[in-house]
Amino acid sequence: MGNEFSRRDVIAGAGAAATIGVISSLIGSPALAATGKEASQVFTHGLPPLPYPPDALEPVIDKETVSIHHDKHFAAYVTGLNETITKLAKAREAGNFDAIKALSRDLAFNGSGVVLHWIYFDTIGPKAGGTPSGKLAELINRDFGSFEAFWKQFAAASKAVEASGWGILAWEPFSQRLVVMQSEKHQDLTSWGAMPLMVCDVWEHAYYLKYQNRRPEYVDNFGKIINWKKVEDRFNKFCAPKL
Ligand code: MN3
Repeated sequence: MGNEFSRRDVIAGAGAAATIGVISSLIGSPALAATGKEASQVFTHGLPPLPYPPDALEPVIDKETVSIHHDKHFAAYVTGLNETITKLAKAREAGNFDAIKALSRDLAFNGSGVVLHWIYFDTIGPKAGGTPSGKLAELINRDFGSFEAFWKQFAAASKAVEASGWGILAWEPFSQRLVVMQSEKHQDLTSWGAMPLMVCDVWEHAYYLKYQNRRPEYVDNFGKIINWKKVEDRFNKFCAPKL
């Protein structure tokens, strides 16, 4: 990632009391480094500064668009994520999850917004363009056939996103492959950038024969058969090397 964006910038942007979490993991910095407090601490995030002047992308993207996009839209996601994280901490403290649907949705909407906008603004820049090189070029050739074929797929996917959304080139850790994806609504309860470690299938096919409409009972019992050693192994394999 760009040199302009350092952990110090994140902390500075967030204010003295702020710590780092989602963004820090993207830039490979330890999430607890800023304060060294307990893991139960509420993490908040700062708005990553624009890594270039707002008019640096002219004529492709105009100064006003960049300014509003970064200073208003991106900033709103950061604020929203911090508010949601704080509300979730309060809910855990109170043991009251009455608002969990709305909070989970807000977490996905704002968390994805923060991650995707950070990557967006950090990906483009002045004096850029051309084609990738090195390992990335090698992997694009391996997984898409050629850079041209990749770009055609990426551009087609991005153009075909219905209404609001994103075209995304992503790394799939499980398969060790590059993939192109569309995100039509990033708030669809997925936090882009998050790696699944443990999942509970709540489609009816996973429990209906035994539990019928009693999903809560199934979920409670599911909790008794989780192999946490496997979860830990997955965490160590895909996530821990970056900590
Ligand atoms: Mn945007």
